[in-house]
Amino acid sequence: MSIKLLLLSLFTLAIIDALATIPTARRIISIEKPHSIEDLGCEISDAMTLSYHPSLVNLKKYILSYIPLKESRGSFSEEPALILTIDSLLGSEGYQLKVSSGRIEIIGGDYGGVFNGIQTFFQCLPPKVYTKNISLPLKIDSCFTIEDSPAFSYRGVMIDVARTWIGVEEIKREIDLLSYHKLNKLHLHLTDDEGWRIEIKSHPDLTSIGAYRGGDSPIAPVYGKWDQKYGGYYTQEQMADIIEYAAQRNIEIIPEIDLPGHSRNIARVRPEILCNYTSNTYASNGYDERSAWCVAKQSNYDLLEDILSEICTIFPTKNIHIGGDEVIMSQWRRCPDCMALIRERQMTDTHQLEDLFISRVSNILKQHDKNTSVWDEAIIGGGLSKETIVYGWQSVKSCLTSINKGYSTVVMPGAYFYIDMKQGKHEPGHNWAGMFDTEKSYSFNFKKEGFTTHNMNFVKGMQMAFWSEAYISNSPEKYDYLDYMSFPRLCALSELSWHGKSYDWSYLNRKLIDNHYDRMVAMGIKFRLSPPKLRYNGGFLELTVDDRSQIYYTIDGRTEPTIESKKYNIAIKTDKPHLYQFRSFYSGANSPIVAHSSFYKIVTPPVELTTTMGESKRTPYSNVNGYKTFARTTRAPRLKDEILYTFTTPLACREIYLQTGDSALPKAIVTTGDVEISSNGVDFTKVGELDMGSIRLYDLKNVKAIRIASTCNGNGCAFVTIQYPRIKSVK
Ligand code: TNX
Repeated sequence: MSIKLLLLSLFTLAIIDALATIPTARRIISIEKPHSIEDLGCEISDAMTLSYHPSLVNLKKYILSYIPLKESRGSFSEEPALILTIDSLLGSEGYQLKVSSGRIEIIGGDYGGVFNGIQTFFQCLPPKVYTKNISLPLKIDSCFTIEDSPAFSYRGVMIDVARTWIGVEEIKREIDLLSYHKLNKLHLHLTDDEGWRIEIKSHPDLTSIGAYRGGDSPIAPVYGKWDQKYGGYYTQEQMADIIEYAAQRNIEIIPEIDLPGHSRNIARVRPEILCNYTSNTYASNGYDERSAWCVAKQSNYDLLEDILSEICTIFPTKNIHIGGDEVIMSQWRRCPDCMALIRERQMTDTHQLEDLFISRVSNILKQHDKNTSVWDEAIIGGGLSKETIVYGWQSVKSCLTSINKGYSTVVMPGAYFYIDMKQGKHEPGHNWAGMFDTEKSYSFNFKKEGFTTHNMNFVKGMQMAFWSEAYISNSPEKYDYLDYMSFPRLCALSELSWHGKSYDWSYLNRKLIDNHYDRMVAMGIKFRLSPPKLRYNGGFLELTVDDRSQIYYTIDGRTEPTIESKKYNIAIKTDKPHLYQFRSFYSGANSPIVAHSSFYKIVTPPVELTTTMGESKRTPYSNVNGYKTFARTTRAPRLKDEILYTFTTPLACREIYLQTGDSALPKAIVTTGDVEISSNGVDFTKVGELDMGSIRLYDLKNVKAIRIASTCNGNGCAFVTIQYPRIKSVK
């Protein structure tokens, strides 16, 4: 390979979507031979004009908002020029990017193709282009032509705006970020048990009541934010604006109204949608299992006709998602009307009731010329039309089942694609579907997972999902948590869904670090860096990174490192590795905390848990006493209820972490409470207050008992969950 060709292939490494062309260079279809060294490459100067096909006027505006070019006076033959055109032979979303000296052409198979070409063009420029503050002249160092097109027509991200309200400006920012990565679908999970986020003009109470919870709202929150009324919704005008903004960026918005389960919120506003039996659960308390629409009530379909006809008008997409996941079917079994329907239609189980419900809703959508999408458990009953699009989330197997039944399937198994999952053991997020970082997401391999060539015909595309129950506990007003959970995992999705397959992780990782980190910084993303590698050897703590990040650390065993902390330069000699915490930083991005295993080591001194809220038989106090798992009470906390931990031997420790609620979520917590300690088990002194159900206490000595005294009335749930105490020894 000549030096020039070598340089060129290194250069193309900077193009995230051309990545897979290495090592085959398949899509670089021609390389201009430079006549002289001077015209190697292309200068983008003040003199360059922008010409465009009239159908691309929005993309002209788009480019001009990033690069201060002059608009052409109408001729395509001017030079130097940047030219946007269409050639349908390139196919949907396909493009050619031709860079020659004095001329850059972006030719798309359609609007989306030109948009994708523009993104590759941006990737040829300094990262600063994403700040919308770049000045001319700019230089692209080689002349080349790239031709490329996506493997899948569906490359999506789902964002749950129901659990955590995410407003118009934040969503537009997400749209920008997804579009830079050539992702083309944003699936908005608009309703769930915790919120209704889209205005329905014929039923304004769905949002005037259902979009808010906590405070004086009749809807109690399940997750965090108890004291203040919290929430929001998109008006139809705002949604039209979002849809337009997204469409300009080649992103289609797919709305989801989650039915017939996950409907506790609308059931608070319209209790008549529920099944016909008297609730013996906790209707006044926010959380109960009454969350599904009754299948037998005609009035339900009338209400849904009202709602969905507006949804169909607001959203231009053909693809309306109506949920279908996690229906608590015991409700239908308790409902005389649903049971009568089962008998009348000679059904064998409640899944067929779900089929009936979904088919009726599908018919409503069909009348509005729309197609139905559902989550994968909705196909269990076996009666859904084959036109239904299935979103396979439960597992790879459930995706394959859907495909084998002949459904066009969006592949998004939680174990690779649920970005609300933790990325490392001591990081935030859920873990029910697994724990994975960008490398694991990127390792998803259709062939290895058993998808045959025939199966691949039914793969509509791929999607990642951000469920937001845990977000609420992480300052939803800030983007950082969403950024941290999303990037660079979404980069892996971008690569996978564009190319339809993955290459070596070390290859993508290098590309990310060498080229894409700086782009993400310029995009304003506070992404997750890979954790520094830590070794403790011969009394030295030694850290290494390979991504230009800087490491900072603390030595008190409790304070999280920031860029104000001590900077790590050289291996640290210490016999107390358990007190050190490290974290790397790179222009606003940061790694998880890294510490020696001894930092996480906990001790398990004999403890006895009691509460005034009753002991659940299935999850008894002994789970906590044995440091095995969590315990549950039989009811929610009231004022002055107590949780008491009594230690057999008075406790001395460096740190104790007491947590009520789920391990990943502030759900089923003691909402507010005083925390008191006692050296004799009789006299207590207040040492702090719960924050989102939890507290960390430091440097305790001679503690016989710790008491949590509730200062709240209710927690939006039917019980309190109590995790076992995490205690770190004195040393
Ligand atoms: C399962 S995925 C759910 C969501 C939760 C998510 C949390 C799906 C269709 N249902 O309701 O938010 O797990 O990870």
